[in-house]
Formats: sequence, C-alpha cells, structure tokens
Amino acid sequence: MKLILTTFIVFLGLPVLANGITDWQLGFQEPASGVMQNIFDLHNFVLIMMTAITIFVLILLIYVAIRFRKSANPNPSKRSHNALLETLWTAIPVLILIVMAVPSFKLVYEQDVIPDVDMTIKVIGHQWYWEYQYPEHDDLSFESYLVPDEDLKEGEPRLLTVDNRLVLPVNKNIHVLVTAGDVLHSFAMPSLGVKKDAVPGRLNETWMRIDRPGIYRGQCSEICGTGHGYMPIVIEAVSENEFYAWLNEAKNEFATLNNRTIALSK
Ligand SMILES: [Cu+2]
Repeated sequence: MKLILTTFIVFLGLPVLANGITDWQLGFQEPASGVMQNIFDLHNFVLIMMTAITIFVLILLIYVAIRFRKSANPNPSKRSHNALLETLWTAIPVLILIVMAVPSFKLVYEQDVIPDVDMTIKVIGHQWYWEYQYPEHDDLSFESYLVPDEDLKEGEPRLLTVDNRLVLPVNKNIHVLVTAGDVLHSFAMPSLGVKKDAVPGRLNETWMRIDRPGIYRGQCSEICGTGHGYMPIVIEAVSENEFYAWLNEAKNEFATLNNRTIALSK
C-alpha cells in the first residue's frame, strides 16, 4: 500500500509544466486551451489508473512466483474453476473500461463539435511552409517560413521559429479550416490540443480557443517530404485590440508584398 501511495505521489509530481517549450522537457507543455486542459486531465487520470493496475498485477505475480514455487509447493492444487473469481475478473475490468471511456468520449465530442465561432482562419500546408488566410478580414493571406539557424535571434528556438507568425486573438472561438496545396501535412499545436490533417483537395475543420496571450509552437505532424522537419507553426495569441492593430499593419505589409510578387512575376 505504501508503495502504491509513493508511486502515485511521484507520478503526480512529475508533470512539471512548462509554459511553452524548454530544454530536456518531459511531459506536456502547459495547456493553453480548455480542450487541452481536458486532454491533460484525462491523461493524468488514465496514467494513475494504469499505474495502479500494473502495480497490482506485479504484486500478484511476485506473490504467486514465490508462494507457489516448486520447492514451497511440491503438490499443486488440481482446481481449475472458481465461479466468483472468474465473474470478478471479468466484471471489474469492464467497469474500469467504462470509467475511462465516459470522459474519453466526452472529450472526443468536445473536440469534434465546433461551437459558435467568432472568426475563421484557413491554414494551407505546402512543401515546406504554411500559408495562413483570414477570409473575413479582406482576405488577408501570407506565408510562414522557418527561420534558418544562422538568422536566429537571441532566445529564439531552433527549428521552431518562423518569419511570419499566425496572430490570433485570445478568448475567441476560432474556426480553423485546414487543407494542403500539394501533399499530406498536419496542422498541430500541442499546447492548444489541436491536430488536424491537411489533405490536398479536402477541407478539414477544427476549432480552438486560446486562454491566454503568448507564443505557441507546433510542427507539421504528417511526414511530407525532405522538408517535413522544417515547417514549424508559430501562433502568437494577443488581446482583441492588439489583434486588430496587427490586422491593419499586416494588411498593408502583405498587400505590398503580394503586389510586388505579382509585379515581379509579370
Ligand atoms: Cu508538412
């Protein structure tokens, strides 16, 4: 019993949550959305259950191996059935599975059903960069590329820094449309509990609600070619006012950029 308690305490103490990413990180990043918080809680719940079950089975095995070894028990019992025991070892695991399945299905539903949304963005995966569109904001659209090692500034993490971040407001239900321009990619953001395949010719959808301002980092999570590891996703979550201020700036900035590209290509 003492062993079980100690193990529980060690496991509960383990997830030292980091806001964002840290060197030698174990466990999850600190959840920044309600969905991710629920994923995190379910994970911990299942982890405790499976730890308890594993320890229980281990103790039984050790007991059986010692108590019924050949030298201590030379004439084994010929008994082969025990109705009560067999009912219990069928019924108890079923109950355990039900206890785990109920919160799990609730969570799948929460992730899958898109609530009333405040805004929509469209994410397009390309070999090997992301394109972001804001269809409700003058069709603002821009591309987001990895910043190579030699151009990184102090404190910017390697392979997880981009030139143009996906800027989004906090505390808004954001509808995310995900697709790809060439091959399969996957839009994944661990601290927001979002992962959606980007499939060419198909429009997938998901949603997120970011709880607090910050920089959140993710990566393409569907192997998509040699540049798969070089197309990170960086979300910058800001207040609503900051978001609109950024929108105004971005519209000018990317409009000039797009016009220049068009002019150059003529
Ligand atoms: Cu990709």
